[in-house]
Amino acid sequence: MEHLTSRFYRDVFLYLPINKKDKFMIRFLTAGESHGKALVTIVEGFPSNITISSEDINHQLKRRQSGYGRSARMKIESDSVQILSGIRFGKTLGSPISFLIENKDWTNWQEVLDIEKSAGSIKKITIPRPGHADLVGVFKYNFDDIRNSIERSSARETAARVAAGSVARNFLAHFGIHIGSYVESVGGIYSTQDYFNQFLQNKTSLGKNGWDISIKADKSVLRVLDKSQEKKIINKINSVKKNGDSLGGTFITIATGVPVGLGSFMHYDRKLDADIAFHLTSINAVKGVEIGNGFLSAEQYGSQVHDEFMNDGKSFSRKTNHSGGIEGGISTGLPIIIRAAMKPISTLAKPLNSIDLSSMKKVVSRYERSDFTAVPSCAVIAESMLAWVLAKHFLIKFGGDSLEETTDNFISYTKKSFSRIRKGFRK
Ligand code: EPS
Repeated sequence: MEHLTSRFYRDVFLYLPINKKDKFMIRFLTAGESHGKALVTIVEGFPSNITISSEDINHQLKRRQSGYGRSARMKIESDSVQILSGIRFGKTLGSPISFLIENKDWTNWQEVLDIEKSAGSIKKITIPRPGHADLVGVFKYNFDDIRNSIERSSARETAARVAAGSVARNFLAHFGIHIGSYVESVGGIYSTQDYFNQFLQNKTSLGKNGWDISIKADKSVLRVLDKSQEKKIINKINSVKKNGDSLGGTFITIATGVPVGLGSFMHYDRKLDADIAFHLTSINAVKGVEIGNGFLSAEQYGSQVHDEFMNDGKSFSRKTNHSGGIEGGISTGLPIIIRAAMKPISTLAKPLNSIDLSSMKKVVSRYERSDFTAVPSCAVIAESMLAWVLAKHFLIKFGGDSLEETTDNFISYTKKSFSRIRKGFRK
């Protein structure tokens, strides 16, 4: 009896903690204030032997910084990564990878953000901006200076995420998975060409590789695919600058080459679509995420929405991709298509009404240097977040401590499992 009990404990304690799904979970942490000395990222859990260079990361950082309508801050910063650990001779070691990105603007903020001295004559910020994290931060963290809310809630932090996403991108590229994005609209100005619908119909002329879409989008200062749309948006941003207002917009993020089988319907927190929605809404100012034809599908008949199956003898696919590449929380093998909405920037040069927390009197809100719109940057950050989620689910499925081991597992799955299914149940 005693023997059986101890065997039970051995089984439970030995096998549960090394559950495959937890062992291969990647994670990252970021640290840093918007105007502090630097941003720091720690990335953990990737296998060894993934090729990565500071040039790869800097390219993504530069893409995140660009876009018409950004603040004067972008003229101060030119983000560049310092790799501190986890990479040797251009390849991951399997150990924690750490990155540092300096804030050049810090030299102008050293006194305001001093780490050890007391506030002294530094003026506290007492007027919260509607829509920003200013007021909720004061309530939640018991701050008496809104500066403390502003610093960490700033979207500056997303530079650190893009660095983490670069590792995920390089890892995925090894398996032919490529991620891209474009801006669909800014301030309600859309292209007359419905590129999004072309993706849903599985009939896009924009290329089979997600990254090609980004290459096209990166040629535009707004990351749009249509020149006439770009002109209209620039005019609108210019008028917004004059009027002291701001704009939001929508953007599309796409991943191609994703194999069937990432994610799971076995439990709510293993669903790929749920995880994507979480990661995208975690981006500052993102207020909505649609997978595939999302909200439109609620208005249509089932016969219009669901993607019919096709088998041409070689491959098993779907006629359309309204589902955005995910059914039952699992990737279908078609491109993952995500549309997301970013609200307008909260800081307005012509401010809304607010309350001064030092007097509790009604005042107009305060203005602090900010962007007029940042939708192009947001789309680049979304690419990083999508890369991250896909790398996570890829490793949950295929595991591996080295890239070679992950590759063996992946090949075995695609060759053996797929050919079994392709033959049909009876053969
Ligand atoms: C941001 C306000 C602006 C943006 C910033 C995000 O910064 P500042 O207050 O220094 O002008 O430029 O974004 C970045 C610095 C960046 O690198 O993206 C905010 O309030 O969220």
